[in-house]
Amino acid sequence: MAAKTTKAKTAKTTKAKTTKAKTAKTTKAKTAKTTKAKTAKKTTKSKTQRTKVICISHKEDADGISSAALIRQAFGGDAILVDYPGQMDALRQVVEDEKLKSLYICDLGLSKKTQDEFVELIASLRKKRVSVTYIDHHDIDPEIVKQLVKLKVKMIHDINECTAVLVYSAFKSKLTDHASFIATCAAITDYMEDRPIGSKLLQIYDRQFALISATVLTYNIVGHQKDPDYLLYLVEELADSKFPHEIPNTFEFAQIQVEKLSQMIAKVKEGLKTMKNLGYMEILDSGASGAVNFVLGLSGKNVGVAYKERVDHGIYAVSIRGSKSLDTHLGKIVNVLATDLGGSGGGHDKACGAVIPKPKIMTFIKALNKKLN
Ligand SMILES: [Mn+2]
Repeated sequence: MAAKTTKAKTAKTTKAKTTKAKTAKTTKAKTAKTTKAKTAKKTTKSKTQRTKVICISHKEDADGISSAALIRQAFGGDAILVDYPGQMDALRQVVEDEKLKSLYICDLGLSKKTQDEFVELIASLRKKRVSVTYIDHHDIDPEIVKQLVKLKVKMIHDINECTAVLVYSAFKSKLTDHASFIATCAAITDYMEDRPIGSKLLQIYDRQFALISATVLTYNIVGHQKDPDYLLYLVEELADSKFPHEIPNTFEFAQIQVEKLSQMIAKVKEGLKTMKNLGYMEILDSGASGAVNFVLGLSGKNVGVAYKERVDHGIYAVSIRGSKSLDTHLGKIVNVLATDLGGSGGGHDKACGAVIPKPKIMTFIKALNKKLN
């Protein structure tokens, strides 16, 4: 709370100063009344206006939320939390923000459908001298990396660790000790606590303590997908070095989620369908990503697909998971298949997602089944 008050005060003081400066300048310009003076004034004005720090991060899991929290702790500013269908809309809006000074983009992978516009939008930000840092661990086209590096985007990309661990490693000096715990929770939920940095972080903490914290955090995130204010509150509390159990009612809420998930097991057993190489199911009353692991596990196949309609976008949000023994990179093949059908997709080798136009969903599943042969 103390930190917040100070921040608010500083913000107010800065605002007041800017207004004062503007008034002073206007008076001066009026007196001078020359075009030259006016031009000079305009230039100074636009320079002093850029003060905002924004972080666009993934809202659907603990990696995205934790990344946003660590960026907030290190650099301040506000988070904009998005899912994949909303990713580009958020970026387009941020590009219009004339007060934006630096932008952080976390845990949001690119696909063949989004990558070119992404580069274009970033280029327009760089033209306006907005600093851009892209931190991610999803599979990415090397050509896109080249283009972003050329634009002098600060690229922190490594497919071997989760995004929050990458944020932690890059900005350790600006973070509290507690930040390593937040990063550990993110690594656990992304199945990456066995990676070089992730495993070292987990060793700092008691394994069971880290597991229950990560799980409770995840259930609160998953259960609040339609409550953006709560997700932003989580980001603030984590940035304030809170443990998940210190945030009011998180364990009670997790218990409700556990109950829902146990009902999900019964529903998946009933509604699951299979093809030769995969199990699949349409999900009606929860997120697809919460059900997909049950679809994978209960189908006995190497790939599980769960999809949920997004009425507002006219698409299906699709979650795909692979078993340990699967030797195909799901993220790469889904990227191609989804793009061919007018959607988008991609991600990791054994966990990825896609956005598929509503009428094409069965075509997508059949094509994926064929590709897995
Ligand atoms: Mn992630």
